[in-house]
Amino acid sequence: MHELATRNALLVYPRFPPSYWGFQYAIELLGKRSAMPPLGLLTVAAMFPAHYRLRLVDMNVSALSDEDLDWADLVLTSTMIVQRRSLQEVIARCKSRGKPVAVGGPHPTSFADEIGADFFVLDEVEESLRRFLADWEAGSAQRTYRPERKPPITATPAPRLDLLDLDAYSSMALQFSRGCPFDCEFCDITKLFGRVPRTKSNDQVLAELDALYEVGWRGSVFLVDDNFIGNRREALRLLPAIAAWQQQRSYPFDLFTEASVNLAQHEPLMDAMAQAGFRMVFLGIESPNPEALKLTKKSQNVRRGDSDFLLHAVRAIQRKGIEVSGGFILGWTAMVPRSSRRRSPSSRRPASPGPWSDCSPPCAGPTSTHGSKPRAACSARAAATTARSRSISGRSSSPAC
Ligand code: B12
Ligand code: SF4
Repeated sequence: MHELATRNALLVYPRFPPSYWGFQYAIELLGKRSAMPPLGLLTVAAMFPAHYRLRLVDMNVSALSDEDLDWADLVLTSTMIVQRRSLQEVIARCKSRGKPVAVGGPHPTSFADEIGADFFVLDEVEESLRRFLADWEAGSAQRTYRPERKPPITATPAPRLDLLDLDAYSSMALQFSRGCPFDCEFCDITKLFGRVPRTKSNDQVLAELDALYEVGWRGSVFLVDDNFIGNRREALRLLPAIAAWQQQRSYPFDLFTEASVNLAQHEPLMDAMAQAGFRMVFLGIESPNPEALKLTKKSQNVRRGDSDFLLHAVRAIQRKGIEVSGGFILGWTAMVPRSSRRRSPSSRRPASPGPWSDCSPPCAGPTSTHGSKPRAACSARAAATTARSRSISGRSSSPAC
């Protein structure tokens, strides 16, 4: 059998512009260079055949050098929309040195037309990456690769932690599920990952925790699920296993994640999360204005007969010892007919220890004007690693769960 020629693949994670969610300034205080590693690229790295040598450059941690580019036979990038300017610069540099670039991740998947790369390996690539690489090696790669289905993630390999400079990050990341059963109007998640949450097995998750533990990581681990309780039964299947794992090692990891507000209605789930070591959950609160919530299909945040539902939900989760971080969207009041505008009783309550407000100045949040949706961006996600609010507070924008 003939041996395949060794190839050098350079994985590049473009820069985030300074913003609240980039944590650039808070991160410096912690002596770190970035909040979280590029889990998408690390996961893709684990899918390469053995004859590839891989190098990762997270431009939020270190500069992309000409030497890196000269080393590469193929450059692969992963981006969210907010990284698009840095991506353009990377592509221009690759072109000037004659290096082919393949792009993947949520931004190219949503807006491929805007990107001048050579190859587009879109959506989830568990079942398509190898096909692209084989075609590229044979000199017959097409411009675009899209899988025929959303792959089960039970076959997703564990991320290649060995490519990382662990000390540069304030938190590690691990994914249990993809997809969310809700369909909030402003959110990309269902378009990208579908409405039927797909989950990893307990063994997969425990193996990823083991790997983090083995490389010496301690502290924050973000379960980067779109909605950790998207499939409650599956979450309940996993949580006792994590609790046992954590207990055996005296709780080395502070876990945090994102979930929809209906978490507060499921006592066993909250208890199981607390026992597993979840210290914080990000909720997509968005607005205390029920009209705006209904208008944007966020009806899981509204309960008939309980005008303080969101406040009660936050309190219920806090009572379990889980910190709540909240995402709010600015500008929604403008979407609600003037006659229906009001502030919810909870947002008027002055002495409430967890103050939050109807963030309603005309849209100013980190929204994108792409497409027709008032896209307000990710689940504010992870803020808490660095921002660690004791109680929820009406920060900038960001929808999510
Ligand atoms: C973790 C996370 C973050 C972390 C980022 C940490 C980091 N360094 O990457 C934090 C909290 C910082 C963050 C912030 C933001 N985020 Co965010 N975030 C996520 C989240 C929850 C998980 C990403 C992840 O790690 N997934 C796990 C990996 C394994 O999956 P994956 O990346 O999708 O990778 C798979 C495929 O996409 C593909 N793939 C990915 N990259 C590549 C590259 C190549 C070459 C190939 C072939 C394939 C490929 O292969 C993988 C396996 O199938 C996603 C939601 C999601 N489910 O993806 C949102 C998401 C990526 N975020 C989003 C947004 C909008 C933001 C913010 C702009 C929010 C805001 N309001 O500011 C900010 C941007 C940061 C900033 N301001 O500077 C959007 C992006 C939308 C888009 N179309 O681009 C998402 C999709 C959420 C959403 N609601 O729509 N986020
Ligand atoms: S905002 Fe949260 S709950 Fe709504 S669809 Fe997106 S991930 Fe699901």
